[in-house]
Amino acid sequence: MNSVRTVLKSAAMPMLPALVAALRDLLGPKGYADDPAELAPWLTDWRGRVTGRAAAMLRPDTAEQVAAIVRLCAAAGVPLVPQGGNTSMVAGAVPGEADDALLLSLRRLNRVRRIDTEENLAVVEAGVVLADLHDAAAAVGRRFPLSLGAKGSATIGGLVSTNAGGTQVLRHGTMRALTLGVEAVLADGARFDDLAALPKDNRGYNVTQLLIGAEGTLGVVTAATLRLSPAVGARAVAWVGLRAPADALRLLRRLERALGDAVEGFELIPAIALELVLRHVPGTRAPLGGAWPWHALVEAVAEGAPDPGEALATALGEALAAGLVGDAVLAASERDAGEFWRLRESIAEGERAEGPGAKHDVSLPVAAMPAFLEEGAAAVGGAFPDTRVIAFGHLGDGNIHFNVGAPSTAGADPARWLAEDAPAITRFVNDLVAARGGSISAEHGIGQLKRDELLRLSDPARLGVLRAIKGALDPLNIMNPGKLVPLAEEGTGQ
Ligand code: 2HG
Ligand code: ZN
Repeated sequence: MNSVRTVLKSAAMPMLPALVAALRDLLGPKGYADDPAELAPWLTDWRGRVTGRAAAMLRPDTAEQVAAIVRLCAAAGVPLVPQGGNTSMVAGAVPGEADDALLLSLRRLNRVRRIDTEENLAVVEAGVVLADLHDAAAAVGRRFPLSLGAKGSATIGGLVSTNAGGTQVLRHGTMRALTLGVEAVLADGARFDDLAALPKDNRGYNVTQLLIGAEGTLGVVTAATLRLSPAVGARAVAWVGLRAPADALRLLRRLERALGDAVEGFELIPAIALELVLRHVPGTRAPLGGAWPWHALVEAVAEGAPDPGEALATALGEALAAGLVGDAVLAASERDAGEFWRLRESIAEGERAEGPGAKHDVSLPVAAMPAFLEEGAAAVGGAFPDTRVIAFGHLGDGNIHFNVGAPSTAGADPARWLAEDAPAITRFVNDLVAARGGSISAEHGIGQLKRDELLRLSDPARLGVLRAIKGALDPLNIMNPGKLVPLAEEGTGQ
């Protein structure tokens, strides 16, 4: 790992004038910006936790330009930080505070190159915004079935690079299942092209899968071939009031028995999360009259006939009669359905508006999650009085955002709370998860914010593999340095 260390030092040098001149020449005025005011919004992460430094922002509009940029930067030993919509939850797409990197915006690579309705696939560039892909697929009677709150700004390159999940994983899987092949520029500037998406291909390691979820640390994804589904014929959406997380999981299993794989969304929402949304997000209202400690948002989808509404209503009616469910309402229109989903998708926004919090994106075997929700919240409440556990999300995937909101006393100095108190809470929560064999990053990745914890809790075998792959594919450490892979000199955490 000597080469990695050496280049880390040289990367802190001011950017070479010759490199700047070559990049300006390559990209033209639209593709190169170094005005600090223009860069500023892209240097702070969505949560406002990290403000990094970059000498310039590069905005190529072709994959060839990306390859030329990487070659120039590799020759000069200058690191690149790829960025799409800058919606990372772990500061994965902004430079570090001490970096002298170049920001590589992929947002101008925003073409839908091809949609094939016979093969049900779309070839799209990295900068295509998720909602735009949804529209492009809908226009030809198809659907890209991955969705999340940030769909209006998150880009395909970021979704691939973080193996994004979202709210439809239950049926359609994460980006790993939906990405059939990628095109990428590797750390030496070589272009890797796997867009043909061959159904069978055993030429060794699966390079596409290696690049998915690599957080830009092994190369820059410039395009992807994605799997499409038939358009939705009809959907039924329900908001359910529940007494306990264990009831929520029983309800999910019951609905799956009644409706099969039509059930594609099942999100768990505690009263506190709904409260934050109602308080901070304009135009929202509670779907149910009564107060329930827990809620589930359920979506059942039929691609052709029959409409799943009747089956969902019957199954919920039976669950009510059995005492499993406290109350439930079916969306009476697409507009209602949209409002239910807006409540769920605005939770992160509501939390952000409420104040600082320690975020934990954890997963466990699904069956273990209800008990963890109760026991974990009690343990956190005991150890850190006055904090508020806001645990919500993708129960059917065993993935919950087990966030802990700061006590109101932190309001006077949120930065101090985040720097001094939040890390102790994070270690406490992650220890509970690790003791149960779970993951401390189910869908948001590691980025900058979870590296310490990855290092502390990963077993040496996993860390060794991560480091070996990084060292082999990016020996100069110029691909999104400071993210995901802890370097050898940081120890093993054991
Ligand atoms: C979600 O499921 C996102 O809404 C964000 O993954 C989770 O705010 C969070 O912790
Ligand atoms: Zn989530």
